[in-house]
Amino acid sequence: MKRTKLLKALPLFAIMSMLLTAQAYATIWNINNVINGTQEVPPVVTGGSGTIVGTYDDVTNQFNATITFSQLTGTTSAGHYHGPAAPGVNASVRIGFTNIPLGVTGGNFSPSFILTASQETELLGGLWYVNIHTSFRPGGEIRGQIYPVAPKLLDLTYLIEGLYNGGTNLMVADTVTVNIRNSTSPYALVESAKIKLNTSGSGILTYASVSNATPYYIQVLHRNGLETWSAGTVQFVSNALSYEFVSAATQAYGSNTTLVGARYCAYSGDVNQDGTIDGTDLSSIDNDASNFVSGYVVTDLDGNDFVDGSDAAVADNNAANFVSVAKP
Ligand SMILES: [Ca+2]
Ligand SMILES: [Ca+2]
Ligand SMILES: [Ca+2]
Repeated sequence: MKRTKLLKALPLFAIMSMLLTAQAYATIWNINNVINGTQEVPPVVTGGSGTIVGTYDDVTNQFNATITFSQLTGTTSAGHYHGPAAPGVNASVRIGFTNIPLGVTGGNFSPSFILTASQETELLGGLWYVNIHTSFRPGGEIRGQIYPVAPKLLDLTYLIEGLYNGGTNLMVADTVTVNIRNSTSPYALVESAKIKLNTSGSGILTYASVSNATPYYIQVLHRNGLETWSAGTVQFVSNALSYEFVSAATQAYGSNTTLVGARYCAYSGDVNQDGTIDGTDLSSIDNDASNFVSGYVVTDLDGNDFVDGSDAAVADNNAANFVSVAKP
């Protein structure tokens, strides 16, 4: 009896663990598109317009959006998602909105639906559109094609001198800010993301507004590490980019990393984050050390949550070598 129960239970457990694994790899697609009369087929001349902003989770198939519209010529009579259709082509209703405000020329509402697998294929293929029907144009006054955009994933490996142990090849896990910057002066910030790197110095960052096939610099900031830039520009391909700073000095701009054991690490000790490790940083560490400061503080270079002479030693060495930031 017990054996039968166990055998029955196993497949369920296997299915559940598969589901859990799948959930870990969900992609949250971003949607941010305009709705207007010119996208209607045939086009409609109207001062009305709107936006659809939302997300699509491709594991739960949950499609959440907020649709905003204003200055319609007629008043609202209905609204739907239509598909499958490319721009310039009409298609039948896929899902009707139940919460669109009716009889108005402006407003907003937030439709939320779970899509079927075939609906998902159409949506992610850019083949769905929003259509808002009004008394002025019963067939639709404003339309908006929906283009879900997959987030861009940066698989980063980055080690920080003070936190890294060359003997064990492990780092104290800590948070870094990773900025994606334009490839040309003044290297404007495109998007910023944060992650707690693991003990191997690895982590995957998610960006919503960077593009594929576009050159960017990667700039990494840490609470007391010296800011470090990628050696050159890099590009996301098929929504992904992998970059590591640890295998060679030449992975960093100006080869501005330091060898610890067999890995290259970002310099530690820029406590005040001004791009140079010098006496000012050292005095902060010395000051905190004499006050026995503890906890998650910028003056704790080795990440043991306590400020003392070992933290000062790391910065002291870098200050003596006039270590400062190298960037394009
Ligand atoms: Ca799916
Ligand atoms: Ca400094
Ligand atoms: Ca310490």
